[in-house]
Amino acid sequence: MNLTSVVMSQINKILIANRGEIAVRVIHTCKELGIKSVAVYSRPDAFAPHVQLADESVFIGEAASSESYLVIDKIIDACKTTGADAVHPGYGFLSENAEFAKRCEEEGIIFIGPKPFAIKTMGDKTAARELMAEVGIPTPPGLKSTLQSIEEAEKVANEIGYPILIKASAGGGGKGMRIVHDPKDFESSIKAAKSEAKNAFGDDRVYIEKYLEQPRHVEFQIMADTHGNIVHVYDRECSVQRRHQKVIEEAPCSILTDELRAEMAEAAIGAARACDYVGAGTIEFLVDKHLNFYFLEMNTRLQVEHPVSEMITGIDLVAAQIAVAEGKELPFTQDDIKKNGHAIECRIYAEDPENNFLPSTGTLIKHRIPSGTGVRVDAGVEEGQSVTINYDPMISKLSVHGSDRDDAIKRMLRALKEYEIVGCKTTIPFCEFTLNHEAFTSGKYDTHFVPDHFSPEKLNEQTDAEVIALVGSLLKNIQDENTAVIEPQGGFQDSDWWNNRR
Ligand code: MV4
Repeated sequence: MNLTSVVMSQINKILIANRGEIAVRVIHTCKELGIKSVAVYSRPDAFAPHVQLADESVFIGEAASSESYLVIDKIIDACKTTGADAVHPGYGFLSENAEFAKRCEEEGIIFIGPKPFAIKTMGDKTAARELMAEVGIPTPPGLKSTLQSIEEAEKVANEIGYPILIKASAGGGGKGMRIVHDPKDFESSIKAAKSEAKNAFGDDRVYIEKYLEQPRHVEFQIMADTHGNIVHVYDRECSVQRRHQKVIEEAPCSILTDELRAEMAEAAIGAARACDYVGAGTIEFLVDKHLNFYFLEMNTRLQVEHPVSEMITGIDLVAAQIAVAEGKELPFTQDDIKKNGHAIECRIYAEDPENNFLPSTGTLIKHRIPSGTGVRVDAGVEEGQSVTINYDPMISKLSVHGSDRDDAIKRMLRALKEYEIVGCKTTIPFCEFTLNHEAFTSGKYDTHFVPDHFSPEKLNEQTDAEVIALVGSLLKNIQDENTAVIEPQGGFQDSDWWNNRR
C-alpha cells in the first residue's frame, strides 16, 4: 500500500448511478451526512422514489438499461452538469465495471468502490482463484488455472474424482456452470461449456473444480480503507437461492463455530489484502457438510443483502464507504465491531412462486409495508407505480432483527403476514413457506433447499393448512360467542360505549 498516494477530499455531492431500493438507500445516508444527492433516471423512472428523494435528478435516456443506466458517458456527463464529485454505483449496472471505475478516476470523479485493478482481478474467476491459491486461501480441488488441454483436464478430473464442475472464467453467479458426473461426458461437456461461455461472455476460458455436494453459501462482509486497515463485518448465509438468485439471507450463519468464523474471517481479510482492496467487499465461500470452507468468488460491490450485516452490528456500510472514498481511516476497529442478535432478509420480488418464479409485472394498487421493532423495509417502488420487465423485478427487501434466530424468524413471519401488496404476484408466499419450514427453522439447510423442499404444490398445501386452521378458530369463536354470557364487570355498563355497542 503506497501511503503517499492517500488523498483526503471532502465529498459534497454524490451521484447515485443506480435506481430502485439501493438508490433510495444510498440517498438516505447522503442526507444523514449532509451530502447532496443526484439521482439519474430513465423515462419510466421519472417519478420513481429515488428521483423524488434526491436533491437533484438527471434524465439519462429511454427504458433499456443499455440506453440509460449502463451508459458510462451519460453518467459521467450527469456528474459534470451537476457538479457531483463522487459516484456511488450501487450493485449491478456499472458497479463491477472496471472501465467505469477507471473513467471516473480519469475524469477526477471519486468512484465509491474499489480500484479498477481489484474489480478486474476478482471479475475474472480464474485469476481470482489463482490469486487465492497463491495466498493460501482454500479453493475447491481442481485446475489451478484455465484449461489448456482436454487431456490435462481429464487427468485432473480423474485425480479429484467425479462429479466435477466446469465453470466459465468470465462467468460468476452460476452462469456457464456445468456438472459432469460421468467421465465419458467430460469432453463433450467441456466443448459445450466453452461454446456457451464464448456466446455469453465473449470469453471461452473455463476451469474445472471438484463438485462439492450440497454446500452452504456463506459470505463475509469486509471493509477496507486506503490506510491499510481491513476489518470484517461478520458473515451472512445465502443458501436459499433459486436459479443462483438469492432470495433469503441471514446473519450470522447459524452453523459457524467461533473457531471456524475466525478462520474464515481471516481468509476473507487475506483475500482483500491480496488484491489491495479498498471499500466494501464480500468474499463468498462454500461450506461443505464437514465444515470445510472453500473460496467461491469475491464481489467488489455493496451487496443486496448488506442490511442484515448492518442490523447485527449497527454499522452504516454506505457511510463507511463514503468515509473511505474521502480518504479517511475506517471509523471503527475490529474490536469495535460486535455481533448482536440475528437478522434475516427476504427479497420481495414481483415474481410468481407458483409459476416457476416467472416475473409478474403490474401496477402496485396497494403497497402496505410492515413496521415495528426490528423491522426494516428498503423499497424501490411505491403504491401506484408499475413493476415492469425493464429492470430487476425487486420491489423491496424486508429485513428484521431479533435477539436470537428464533426471535428473528418469528418477527419475519409477523412482518411477512402484515406486508400487503396488490397488483402483482410476489415472493412473499415463498418466504413464508421457507421461514415455516423445519429445514430452515432447524438451520439444517443448504444450497439445495429450493430443489429439495419447495414446489408450488407444497406452497398450496401450507396455505391450505393455514386456511383450515383459520376457519377452525373462527368457528370456535362463533361457538364461544353463542354460548358465553357476558356480564359487564365494573363501571362501564352505564357508559355510552357499552350501551351503544353493536
Ligand atoms: C460450486 C458448487 C459446488 N461445488 N462450486 C458457483 C456460483 C454460485 N452462485 C453457484 N456456484 C456453485 N459453485 C463447486 N466446486 C455449487 C454451486 C451452487 C451454489 C452455490 C451457492 C449457492 C447456491 C448454489 C446453487 C447451485 C450451485
